[in-house]
Amino acid sequence: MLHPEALIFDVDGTLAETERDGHRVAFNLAFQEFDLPWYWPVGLYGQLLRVAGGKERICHYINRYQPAFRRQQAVTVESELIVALHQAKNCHFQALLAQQVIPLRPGVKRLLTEARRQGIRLAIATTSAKDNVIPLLETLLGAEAPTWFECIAAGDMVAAKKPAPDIYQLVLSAMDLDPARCLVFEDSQQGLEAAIAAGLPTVVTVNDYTRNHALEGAALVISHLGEPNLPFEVLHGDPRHAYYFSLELAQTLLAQVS
Ligand code: XBP
Ligand code: MG
Repeated sequence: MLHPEALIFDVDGTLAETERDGHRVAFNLAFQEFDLPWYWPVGLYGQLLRVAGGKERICHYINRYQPAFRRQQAVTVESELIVALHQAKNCHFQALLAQQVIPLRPGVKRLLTEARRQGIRLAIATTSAKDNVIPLLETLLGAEAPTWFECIAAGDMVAAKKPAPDIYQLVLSAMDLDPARCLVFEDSQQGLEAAIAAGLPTVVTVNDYTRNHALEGAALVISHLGEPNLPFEVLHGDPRHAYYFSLELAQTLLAQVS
């Protein structure tokens, strides 16, 4: 069986638990900073997450939940207010990262280390801004970690965000990859749809926000990548006898889907 040609990782919710205690908190701090009487509780944020991209999410929130504000001021992702709010949110997010309140998900460091040892190429495909991704990698995986990834495709590098396949297509063409020989790691429905639309076999590691997503078409749906002493829970698919995600399981899954 052949090793995968590359492993491609989503960031938010996949590499790290960034959303509930990271981006959500940072959005709320930015609203406060701008004297806006808006607050995103944990439950509402789960619904807002259906819209990928921070600027897109704020616009969606105004259009859907703040009709009075919208009547005064029409907004797009290019509006001065939205760009400024998003920048402020990212500063708060980076401060939260530095405070170490955002943990890496189980098995991530182990799998990245194993892949690097075997010479498997690595990439990132995320909706999040690159300004958030680099400090996240440095804080959670070490100062050298951004160099582990041959391609970091992020945020506004493409016009259409997930569930559009564009960010994955960018990685495939930048690295000249055969999609059928790669494996993607995602945590959400939008991410899964984006990867599938780019022809990429995908493993989903769910979290509290995405556990109930439909996730049809995933090669495997599990609770997290697991560790030898922390088995994953299987929600969909057949990991054979594996109870944590290894390169051997990656090979098995690719052989199953090809
Ligand atoms: C991540 C997102 C992002 C983050 C915030 O989606 O939806 O919007 O919540 O990122 P995915 P920015 O994990 O599917 O890439 O504010 O930097 O856009
Ligand atoms: Mg995600």
